[in-house]
Amino acid sequence: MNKIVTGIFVTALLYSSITLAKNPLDFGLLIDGKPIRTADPSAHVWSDGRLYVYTSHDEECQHDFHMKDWHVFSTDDMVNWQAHGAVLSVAELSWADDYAWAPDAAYKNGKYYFVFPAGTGIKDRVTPSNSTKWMGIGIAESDSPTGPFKDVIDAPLWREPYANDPALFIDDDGKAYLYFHGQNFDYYVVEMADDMRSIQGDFIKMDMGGYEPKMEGPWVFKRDDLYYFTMPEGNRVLTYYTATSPKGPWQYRGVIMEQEHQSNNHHSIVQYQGQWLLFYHRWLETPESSCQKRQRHTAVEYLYFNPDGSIVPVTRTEQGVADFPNRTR
Ligand code: FUB
Repeated sequence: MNKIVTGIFVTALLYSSITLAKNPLDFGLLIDGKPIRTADPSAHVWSDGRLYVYTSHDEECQHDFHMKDWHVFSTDDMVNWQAHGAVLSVAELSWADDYAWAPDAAYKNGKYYFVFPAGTGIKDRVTPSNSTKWMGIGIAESDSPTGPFKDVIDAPLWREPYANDPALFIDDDGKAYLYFHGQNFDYYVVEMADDMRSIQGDFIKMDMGGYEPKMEGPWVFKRDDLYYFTMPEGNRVLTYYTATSPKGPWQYRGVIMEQEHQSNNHHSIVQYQGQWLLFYHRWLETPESSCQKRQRHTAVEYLYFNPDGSIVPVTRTEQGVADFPNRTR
């Protein structure tokens, strides 16, 4: 009898684990009884062997991306997630009170860094000349990957030029590069000072090899000595470039993931336990919600490379990486 009960319990546990691993990811965090709406996932593997996903947080039924804090979740098997709560909120900043948009994180000099766009003012979409919206990039520090992160410089890294959607890439030699998109949705890179509290050198508008991408959310990673610059082109289609240096010049290589609906996408790419993973967000119907509209949720798929280093285009699945534990065992 005990064996039967144990068997049922184990089967139920396995079933729930597999269910949880499906897309969108269930981070196990409810806010006002509804699953937290997350977007702009930025995934990293730190030295404790866990994978951490830093996300922005859509308020339930929010209007026009007025967002207030950022969250982090972690896992060691891509199935069971731990929610660590908000790592930072605009209420803790002296220089911004809104637009807690797509963040990233890095580890350097024994500290964890959380880099984030935030801003203030109003965007008037009907009469743009009435807009007062301003956005900048901040950097906060912690001894722990889950925070709390503190804005120790108590200011954005710079005020001009306009900057949004930062991505931090630490190269093998320890140099830190900050990528972002600027005023005309062009992509820039700037080096970080060694203490990660300021930038050094010039803003470089990158040479994209003649095919000029526009929009948001850059992400850079390195594989086999090749640098990959990836972004949601036109805000929707994930595409990529490669280069032999972190500042380019870049060469366009193609599409990673096509667009879905007329909606933005934002992603990150990381290798974990031998598998390459593409994190992204999906706009999904939320019938349980009062606004009954599509809201954003984090999802993940496997990513594969061809022998020449090109990326095999990825399709969205419901299954996601539910079989991850079987692959990596
Ligand atoms: O989440 C707010 C904004 O929407 C992000 O900064 C963009 O990348 C887009 O995902």
